[in-house]
Amino acid sequence: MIDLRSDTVTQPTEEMRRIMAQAPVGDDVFGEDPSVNALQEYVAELLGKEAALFVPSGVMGNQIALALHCRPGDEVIVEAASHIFTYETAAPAVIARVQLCCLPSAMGQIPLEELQRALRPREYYFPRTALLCLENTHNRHGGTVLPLSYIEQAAELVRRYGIALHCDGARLWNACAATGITPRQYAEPFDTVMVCFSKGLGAPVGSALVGSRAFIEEARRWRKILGGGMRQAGILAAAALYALRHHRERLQEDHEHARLFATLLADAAVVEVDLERVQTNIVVFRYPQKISFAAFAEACRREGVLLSQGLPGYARAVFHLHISRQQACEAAQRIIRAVRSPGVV
Ligand code: TLP
Repeated sequence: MIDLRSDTVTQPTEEMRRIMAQAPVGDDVFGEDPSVNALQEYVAELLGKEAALFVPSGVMGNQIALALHCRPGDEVIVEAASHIFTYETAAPAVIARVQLCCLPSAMGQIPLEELQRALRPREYYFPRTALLCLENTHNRHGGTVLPLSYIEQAAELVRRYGIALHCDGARLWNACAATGITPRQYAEPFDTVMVCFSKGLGAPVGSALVGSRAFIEEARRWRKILGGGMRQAGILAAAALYALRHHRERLQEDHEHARLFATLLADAAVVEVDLERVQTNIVVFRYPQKISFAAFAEACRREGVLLSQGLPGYARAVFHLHISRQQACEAAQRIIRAVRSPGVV
């Protein structure tokens, strides 16, 4: 089976497991886990921020950021297909108790005029616009990269209104691998950035939230409130640190495999693939619309490929460290066969 549902499906490598088994650990709720502390220092340095906090998941990292940047009843601007709006189980309504203002875009870049229009005048009867969240790379738009110049312009705009800026950088590493822009350069315009180790980097669990020292101290309180105090978490942090040091360089391979797969699908002309969107390790494509996604995914599963759902009408294939070049080609051939199978055509 070629599993392209997500880059979250990876298994820790042998070497990663060895490092995990040997990791020095302590009670991280007391701040005494040397492996967690080493990871946090490394990530803060890499992203050019004062401090970092290891959190169990990307969702928790994003939600802590929302809770700290906003007061209940504030408004947060997000892109309409963002992970925060789509896949975080309405957590902003439950945890930070904020309202989301969702602005559509073609590839994750909210047009700046739309952004400007959405900023609320400071009247007591409007919600207060407190935060802008940008997602880089943008998952549902197909792993598309935000240009640094766009981020800088958006930051310049919202700063004028005293609005904070948070980056959902679950796949920021992919944006860096695709552009050569460093994590520090990408993080610079933001107050806070969330990054994941459990996606393309291949660590089993974990994300980090980075920002100012004062912000991260408060974030530690929120992590505890949410039940994210993880005691001997060094065993996981060691895997994350290993992944950061050894698996970042190879992300380029996943991008090449995604492009190869997308080109094969596009050439066969059986599904619609927009090659302009294939910028990193994700390929979204339009499957034959007379069947449901479930029926299409089942036809692909019968051929030995697992896919996930993207935007309505779109399937998603994600490339990761267990997928070879040969499997990327094979997956495209199998999907082409699935599309041509009875009941699908
Ligand atoms: N994304 C997952 C699913 O939740 C859709 C995936 O398979 O791609 N931000 C972004 C942009 C993400 O893509 C994800 C996970 C998260 C946040 C949340 O990370 P976790 O799963 O660690 O909470």
